[in-house]
Amino acid sequence: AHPVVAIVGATGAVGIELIESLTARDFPVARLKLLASARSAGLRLPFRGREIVVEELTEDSFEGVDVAFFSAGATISRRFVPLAVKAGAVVVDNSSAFRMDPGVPLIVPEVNAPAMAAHEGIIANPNCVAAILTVALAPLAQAARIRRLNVATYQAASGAGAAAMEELRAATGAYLDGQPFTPKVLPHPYAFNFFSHNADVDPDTGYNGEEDKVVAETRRIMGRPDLPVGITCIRVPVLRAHGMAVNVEFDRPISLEEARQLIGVAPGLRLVDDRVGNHFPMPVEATGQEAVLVGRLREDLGDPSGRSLALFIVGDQLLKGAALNAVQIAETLLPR
Ligand code: A2P
Ligand code: 11C
Repeated sequence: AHPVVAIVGATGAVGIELIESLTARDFPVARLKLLASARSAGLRLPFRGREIVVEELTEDSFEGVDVAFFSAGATISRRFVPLAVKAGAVVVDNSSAFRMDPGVPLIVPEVNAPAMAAHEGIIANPNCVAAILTVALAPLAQAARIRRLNVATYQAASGAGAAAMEELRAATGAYLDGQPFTPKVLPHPYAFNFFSHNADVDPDTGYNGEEDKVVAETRRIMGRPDLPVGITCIRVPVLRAHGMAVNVEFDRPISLEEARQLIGVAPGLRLVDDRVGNHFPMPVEATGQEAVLVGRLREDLGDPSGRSLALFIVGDQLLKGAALNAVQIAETLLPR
């Protein structure tokens, strides 16, 4: 029989994409339960030609549920994920609540699917930067050992939720109309601007919470707990695709031809590396795409040893960065 599926946070930016991804991936669903806050109870959302009424999330929401996707933030996950597991569901959790819990696998299926076998009812879906970065690096990391990484991100509004996407639209409209606009969701003016990621900054290290998560999760997904990772996370005025400029040092030189070949055949990636046409990964082309775009492959001239590459990666934050990866995790749970 097909599984009964629940989505917690169904009305959010990721929740809506989860509903879409279930259909896009032809995920078998006997019944779909859509859960959100009391504010959304009664709202109707389309799924496979029907409308499903959103229900308020309560402690009894998980009776009879086989697979539960959570995307309503870490506080909701901490409280309700254990209840879902107790009711017999397997949970794919998109929050940061359990990602570093040793008993909870943190999975990007193309990178570390075998680690899923050890799950005890919860599988964590990574931070969007960590997911997009590790899927793009996977074919290179299989060919040569990575010694060190440097990453600068260009992160879209969607990572801060549906309200931040709306704020980007509204702030841009106000700017073009010459009207004042006071940001409410993000801490700084968003129209024609960019700023350091809005996560809290550690006053001692200067790194923000997003940067800390990307480093810890990248290490965990790649199975490299000591990998040196330098990172700077920036919020840019893009709706829903994250970019990252990456410099990566290997233990041996990898030629550009070899890198292009590896990326060109790797699952989940599309090589976009047209030097003649000056055509490289862009948010407008990554948006709505399952594949993560990888290109701008160059020798990293900052490393005279010749063992480093520079590249640019763009992936849909709501798809590979969230909903798609979660559905791919759930696919590996299905009986073959
Ligand atoms: P709601 O729309 O009812 O507030 P986003 O990441 O786009 O901000 O979405 C957050 C998601 O988490 C939404 O679906 C939101 O539902 C849901 N959510 C927020 N708070 C709660 C809550 N207390 N109980 C259940 N769902 C919640
Ligand atoms: C952002 N990556 O773009 C964040 C959002 O770890 O799930 C998701 C935070 C997380 O702001």
